[in-house]
Amino acid sequence: MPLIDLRSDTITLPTPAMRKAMAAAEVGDDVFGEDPTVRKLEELAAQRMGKAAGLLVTSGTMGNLVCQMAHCGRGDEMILGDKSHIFYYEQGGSAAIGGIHPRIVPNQPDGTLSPEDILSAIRIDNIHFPVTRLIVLENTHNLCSGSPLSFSYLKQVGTIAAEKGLKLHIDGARIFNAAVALGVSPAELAAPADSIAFCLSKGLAAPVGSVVCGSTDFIAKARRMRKVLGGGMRQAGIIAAAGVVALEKMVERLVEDHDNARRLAEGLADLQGLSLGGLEKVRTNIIYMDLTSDVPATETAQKLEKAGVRVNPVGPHRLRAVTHYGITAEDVDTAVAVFQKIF
Ligand code: TLP
Repeated sequence: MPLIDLRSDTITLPTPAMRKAMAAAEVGDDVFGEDPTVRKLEELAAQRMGKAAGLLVTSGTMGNLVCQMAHCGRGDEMILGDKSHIFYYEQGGSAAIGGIHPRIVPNQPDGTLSPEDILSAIRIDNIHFPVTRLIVLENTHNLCSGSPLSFSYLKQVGTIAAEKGLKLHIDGARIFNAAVALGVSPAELAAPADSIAFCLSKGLAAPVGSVVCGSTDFIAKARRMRKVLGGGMRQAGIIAAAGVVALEKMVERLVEDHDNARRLAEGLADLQGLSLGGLEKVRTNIIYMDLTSDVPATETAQKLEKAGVRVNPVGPHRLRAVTHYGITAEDVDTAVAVFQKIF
């Protein structure tokens, strides 16, 4: 039996249409601005996000860093959640590479930062303090159960940012999952933000790449930051061609991943020794499971893998499962049967 791999939606493989488009892509040197397929992807991405311009980058991590560096100078401060991907999973690149000081406020279980916490974290003008420049939100919120952040919440934070003269960046690695789950356009969710970075290589199944979107001036700055980070790519149209297919063909089907996540959560909900903390948490394609015994998550993950299901141990007693393009409803039923054997 082939392994049912639920570790992440990053493991999705390019579709046959992507491979065909990649093979046929018209390319040029993108550092000279001469790759027509990269331009096409950047224009399409900007249009989907309702922004003036886009920039292809190698990864979500690079997209976030390029945006932080374009918004902030060295020593400036940004406000972000204690469970944000940027703070948790990006090697502290904001500080290590960008010289940006992170001001952490608690993420609420639904992935939001409370407006009160944001307001009280904004620095006043004082010679002792760094200067606050940026607020960062994440949509969907990976570590907070893949929660989608609503337009009304984003607008509220956007208003705070505008009133206080700050910029708002959205780590929208899974913004299309949020849009599909909320039944709104990604442009609506991106509207309150000055910049957004989204991934082509997660649920949208492209092999490589993320796109940063914002105003024309902002993208010009971001392009310089990408270059200094070594992210200027030459005949990148080969990659961009798959990205175009991702945007045109792979968005609507994300609802299947959400349905499958729900199906998986329902199948696991009553198992002894495992707690999902409530089915209502599962709104997109990410499920977290807490082990209620002292058995380490790594050991449980190994047992599950031997029985045919791969999940991600993300804490001493915590597992994560993510549904994606490579997972069918049948796979979910098989995975549930495997869990039932182990638990
Ligand atoms: N997330 C990966 C791991 O890094 C944890 C995953 O498997 O979920 N923002 C968010 C919200 C992300 O979840 C990720 C990747 C990124 C940014 C970074 O994207 P990449 O991996 O392309 O650098």
